[in-house]
Amino acid sequence: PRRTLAPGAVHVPGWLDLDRQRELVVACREWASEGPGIRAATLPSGATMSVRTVCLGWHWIPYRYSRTRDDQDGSPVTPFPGWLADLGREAVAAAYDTPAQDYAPDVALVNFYDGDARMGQHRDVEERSDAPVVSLSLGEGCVFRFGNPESRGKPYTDVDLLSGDLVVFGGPSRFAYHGVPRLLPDAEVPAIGLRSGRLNLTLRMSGIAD
Ligand code: MD5
Ligand code: FE
Repeated sequence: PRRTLAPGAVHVPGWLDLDRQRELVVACREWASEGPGIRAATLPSGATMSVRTVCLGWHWIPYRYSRTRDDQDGSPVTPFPGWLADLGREAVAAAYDTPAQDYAPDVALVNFYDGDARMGQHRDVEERSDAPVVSLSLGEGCVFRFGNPESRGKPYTDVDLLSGDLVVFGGPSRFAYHGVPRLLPDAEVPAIGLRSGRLNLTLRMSGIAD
């Protein structure tokens, strides 16, 4: 089943079967333990994010991309694997029901939420591309707040995202405000090897030449 949230924004509940969810959890665990490990980014205000993030392909620091982990030990970012680009193409094709050979994601942000972790309303504008963002959710459910391109406030729509769900944000929805106000700790979680918390992978095209 596919559900259009807004033009260009398509939610496919349960798109990842349990085997693929388990494989992604294993991969995320490996990425999170490489080099200096997963980290809570520090905002320019000095505040620390409650979400912890590990990056592939390009390292995201509020609010820019680098090939090196400039806010950690300066080491090179983990490469973006070819199989993950294949998964991204498959995801865009499934959401839009049309082939997506041109979709070539080169950056992934893997976000880990636990406890009271949340993400305030923001827009993803560091990429120099208007290609869609692919979002894959694993583990505990969350409330995802899908807003509008104009402001942090209303109108917005709250959508529950559960383990295995795919959302593709493209077209007029690519630069909409969005956030994760809270986890849904009481929703049922399948046995995919994640003890607690929520993982979200976003695949993006950086649009950076290099
Ligand atoms: C998450 N992550 O659930 C979300 C999923 C982030 C982030 O917000 O920046 O890491 S990505 C949702 C997204 C991406 C691009 C556009 C829109 C939503 N949108 O227009 O709503 O951890
Ligand atoms: Fe975002």
